[in-house]
Amino acid sequence: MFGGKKMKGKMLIIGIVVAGFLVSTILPVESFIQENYGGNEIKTFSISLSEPIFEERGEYLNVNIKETSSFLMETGKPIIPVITKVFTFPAGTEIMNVDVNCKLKEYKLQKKIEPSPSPVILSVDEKEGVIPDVLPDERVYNSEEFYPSTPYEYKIGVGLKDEKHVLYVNVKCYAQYSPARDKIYIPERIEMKIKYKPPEELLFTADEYDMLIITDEKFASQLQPLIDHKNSIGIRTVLETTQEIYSNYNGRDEPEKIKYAIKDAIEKWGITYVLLAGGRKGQTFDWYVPERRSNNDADFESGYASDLYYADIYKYDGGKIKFEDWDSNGNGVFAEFSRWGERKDVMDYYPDVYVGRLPFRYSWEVDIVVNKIITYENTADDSWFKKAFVVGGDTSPPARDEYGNIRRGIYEGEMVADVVAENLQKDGFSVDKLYTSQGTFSNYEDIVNAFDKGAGFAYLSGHGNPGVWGNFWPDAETEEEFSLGFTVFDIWKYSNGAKLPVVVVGGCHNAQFN
Ligand SMILES: [Ca+2]
Ligand SMILES: [Ca+2]
Ligand SMILES: [Ca+2]
Repeated sequence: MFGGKKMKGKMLIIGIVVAGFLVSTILPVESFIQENYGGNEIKTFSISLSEPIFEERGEYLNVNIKETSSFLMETGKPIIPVITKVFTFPAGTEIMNVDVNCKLKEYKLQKKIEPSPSPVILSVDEKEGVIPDVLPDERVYNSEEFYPSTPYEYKIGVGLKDEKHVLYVNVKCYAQYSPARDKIYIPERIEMKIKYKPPEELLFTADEYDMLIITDEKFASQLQPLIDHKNSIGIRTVLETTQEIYSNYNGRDEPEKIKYAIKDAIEKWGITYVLLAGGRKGQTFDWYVPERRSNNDADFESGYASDLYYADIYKYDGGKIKFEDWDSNGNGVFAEFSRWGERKDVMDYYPDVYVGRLPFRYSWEVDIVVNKIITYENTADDSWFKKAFVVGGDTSPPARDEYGNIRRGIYEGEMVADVVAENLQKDGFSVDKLYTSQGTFSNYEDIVNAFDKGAGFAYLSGHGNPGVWGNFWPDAETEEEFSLGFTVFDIWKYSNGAKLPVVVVGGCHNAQFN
């Protein structure tokens, strides 16, 4: 970035970023201009793109651009490169206009652009006839119409960035393909111009508390030591009970009342963190702090708990920030997606607060958890925190081979764990790998030992349900060739004291607190 010179009543800030100093005939140049004309401002972003690369793939062509961040991939339809740019603006900004100008260059093609494959698991053999052939979608491939039909799309959302409330403007630009004419139009240069009105007054200025704890009155006094501790380390914390919330807030059901209480706490106190302290009541279907359940019209798993509901408080609608109720079609059914898409709630999804949950079912759990958190936050040190371990195996082995398709020698869980290990190492963690293929993960004792040694992070990639977790031996032929990492019956065997790791588990339903 450079520059910043003042003109009469008009400020001009220009920044230029040059990426890719080597190769290529055209340097991709990004430039960024911000202009202020009285009340309205204009942000202009432009980028010159590299020449596209066409690569032959059998009877098809693949098209790529160096600056592509992703591809538009709908099974059976052409694979199209996408250029994405994300802008942020202070909350309260009104977006007047988003104008995207794509200078397109026409390319005449000798072959068709390759169709998107359907998703497959890694170890399915790629030999012919094994992966179901993806048939090109004739409606698209026989048509002269552009695919996709528009050169760009944008979405405006409301969320947090570096603990500040912002508007996100996400712009996606596409190459456009006319299959029947064998022509593709690829952007050479894209100019995005966003005209906006900065907020007249700053929103979200309250600054009395940082964290809101929402719990049942039954747990409130037991949580007081946690509140005192958080206050002592500079996280100003306040508690509200669900009983208070239900009597003070309107809403169509209890989760919606809680959501309005969170909105209110953001606006009147400036909170950034929410702790939901409560789950089901014992082994019943009642709740201390309820879930919001999605409504997906599918035979299998037609709904699931999503605490993102309690984090996504705002959306952008008609130039204003509004309450995001997760019921955009207003029919009282929340987070809805019917099978053929005829009923669908469009949601913002950007979190506006950080939400966590301690899903207490019994009051005897509360003191233990509170003491552990306080001890952890007061005593954790790098002697054990900077250690981590990852656990994996052959997630998709021949034992799970319904159609005789699975290739040997590919241990998916370990491949994923390797990636996680690499990232942790980059951040200075020493990482132990417990893999079934290396004999370092053969039963629950390997996992117990790893936890007991102490680790800041643990990542497990495999198969699970709310009661167990594990993964297969390399190229396992039967369900019995499986290392059981833990079951709920082993939990008493763990004695890692106050060395509490952040645990990420890959496996169905392991975090199913409901
Ligand atoms: Ca709905
Ligand atoms: Ca949001
Ligand atoms: Ca495999």
